[in-house]
Amino acid sequence: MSIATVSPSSPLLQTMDLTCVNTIRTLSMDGVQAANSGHPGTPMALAPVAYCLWQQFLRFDPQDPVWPNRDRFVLSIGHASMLLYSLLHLTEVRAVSKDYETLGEVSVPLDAIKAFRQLDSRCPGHPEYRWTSGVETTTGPLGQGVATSVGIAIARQWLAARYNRPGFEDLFDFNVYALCGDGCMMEGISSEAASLAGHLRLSNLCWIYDNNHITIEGNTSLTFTEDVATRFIGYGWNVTRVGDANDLDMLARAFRTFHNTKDRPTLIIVDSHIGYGAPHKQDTSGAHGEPLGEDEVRLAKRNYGWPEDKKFFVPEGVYDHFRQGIGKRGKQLRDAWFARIGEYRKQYPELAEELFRMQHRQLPEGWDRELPEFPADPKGLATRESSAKVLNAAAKNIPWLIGGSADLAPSTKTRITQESAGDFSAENHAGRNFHFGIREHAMGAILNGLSLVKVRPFGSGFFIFVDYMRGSMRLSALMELPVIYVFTHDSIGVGEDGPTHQPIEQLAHMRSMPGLIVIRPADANEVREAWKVILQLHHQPAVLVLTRQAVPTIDRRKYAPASGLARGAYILADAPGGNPEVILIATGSEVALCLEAYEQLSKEGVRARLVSMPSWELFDDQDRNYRESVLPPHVKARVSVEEASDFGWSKYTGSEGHNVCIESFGASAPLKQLLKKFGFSAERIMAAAKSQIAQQRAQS
Ligand SMILES: Cc1ncc(C[n+]2csc(CCOP(=O)(O)OP(=O)(O)O)c2C)c(N)n1
Ligand SMILES: [Mg+2]
Repeated sequence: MSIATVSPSSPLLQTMDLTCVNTIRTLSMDGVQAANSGHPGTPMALAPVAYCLWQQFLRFDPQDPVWPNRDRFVLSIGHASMLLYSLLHLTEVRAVSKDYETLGEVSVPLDAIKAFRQLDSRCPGHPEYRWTSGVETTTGPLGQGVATSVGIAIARQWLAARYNRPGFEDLFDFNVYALCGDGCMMEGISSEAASLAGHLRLSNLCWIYDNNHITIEGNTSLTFTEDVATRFIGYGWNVTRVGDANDLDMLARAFRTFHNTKDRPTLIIVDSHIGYGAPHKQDTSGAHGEPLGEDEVRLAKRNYGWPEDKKFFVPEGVYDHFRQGIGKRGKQLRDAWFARIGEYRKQYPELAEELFRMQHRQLPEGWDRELPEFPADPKGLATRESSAKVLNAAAKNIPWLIGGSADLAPSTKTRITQESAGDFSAENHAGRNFHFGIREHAMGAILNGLSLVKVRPFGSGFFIFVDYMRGSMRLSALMELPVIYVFTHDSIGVGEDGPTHQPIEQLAHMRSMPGLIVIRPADANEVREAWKVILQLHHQPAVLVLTRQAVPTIDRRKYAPASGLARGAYILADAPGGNPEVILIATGSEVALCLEAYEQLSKEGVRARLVSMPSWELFDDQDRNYRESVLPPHVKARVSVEEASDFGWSKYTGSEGHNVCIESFGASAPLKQLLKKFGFSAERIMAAAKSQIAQQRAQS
């Protein structure tokens, strides 16, 4: 029977199911009211959906919320965070340390709910991974959660294909549930992700769509009249409906339909009433994003048959009811899994060791033993080419290094070529090469999902298209996930493709993002060192920015070793006695150009230093002594050279320095013509250096 159709006096209201549902509702309402900020309506509406899923189906042990084979629950409607916090609280999910150790205390105590949206509360405005145990991924930007859930589902398929063995078919068999709303459905990223999920026939993936017809501006009739069911059928999903979000039986049936669907993902469309039970706000956008108000809270509680004046009230028996449901089931499943992994370790010690390392974000022994050294070569090779060699050498020894491209692998050179690597597809879940299709934004979110399950993912594309995926990349950084982004075609060096394909402001853009490591290596050996640094990152995403065109492989017997890359910037070539009168600073393909200028300046008796600066972030992380040894404060004559916007460069060149840069969009022409047009020549750099020296002399 539907809860909605039950009158408040009905004995059914006394059932524990309903008491639990209403506890979720009222905690959510009270949390928002106390904060005087937040989104009460959707948690009130979806409490029965979440309750049914968690209490009856979710294979999740609140005592061990990082158990690797747990089902994942993604709250893609991050604004409804109180729904998740209420669940985490009522199921008594335990806190986990940064080293993945389960701590004794609960993740979300009642006091945290009372302090919803206050500084340092475990209940921030939107759910944050790494901050609140039990939150599987950070959500808030609509669409990201559902797209990430596709990555999580893919990761499970990949793990199952590689690690499940006869007798251990259930080592990895977890399901992924994502709760989404009209906003998630409208965002383009969900279409990209759903299309790929359907194509890959991810049968372990279930999206639950809260079809409440309400968004912030009002009814969805304003903006959203497509037939979602037909759309998802078109994507190759199984689509089922629940006509009433309060109907626990119908919900349970829908979840069972999902379990029984073995050949495609499932979408459950649930009709719900936002602000359910609030007499003046139900079914209005007024229930979406502001507190109900004290009076409305009281009236809603009256409708639920709840004590009107009690706040943050958890009736007797509620915690125990959850312990007997999700708690008991989850613990049994979790304990059984760990018993079996013990067996597995005996039979498959190498695979078990791989899993252990992967789950702890460690690398295999000897992972870097085959990374190539590149001999000096004036003609050299494109950094995308050297990257291909390094990536493949690393991939040989890191079996869970997997990834692909948004349809540009032949250009980005990110294919893992060893024959055993294969392609990930609906038929081959063991493949290590992924084809994301032309879906950059979803690719970013899927990489996040893969990384959340702790495989080591990389994704690639043209650097210009970071613009299409920045939303997901920002979440990699915010979640501190070591996702690897490989971007090629990094500058006007692209040539004929023209300004639509020539990054200008993208480097500045990426460098401005907290927690993201950006590396633009100068030559093949810097590429090797860059991969070395990146693969050892635990909590930072990295962006590797590579050329399409060949760059010389610098003679490291003559100039400083490429290992300097690890410190972000290093003196590649110096003035006699280490006493420069001018410093040239360059990244990527411009380093070779500066080397030419440096040699010429030296011949002319100008005391120049050349600093290769592949990574601002790595350099900024060095101690002051090192930084000042590379860029001595008293040497104010400085020239930076980068085929991009100069935005931010004055941090290193100072207010009096000179930046050889590009202040407009690029142009379509052969590279030689472009270099001339935009003034990237040794002569111009030399002239800038001399002018800097003259300027400093004039001032002293
Ligand atoms: C990418 C993105 N754009 C805009 C927002 C701001 N925003 C938060 S909730 C919301 C409306 C969402 O409507 P719906 O998904 O139907 O949620 P409901 O109101 O039904 O809970 C918007 C526009 C956001 N969080 N993310
Ligand atoms: Mg809605």
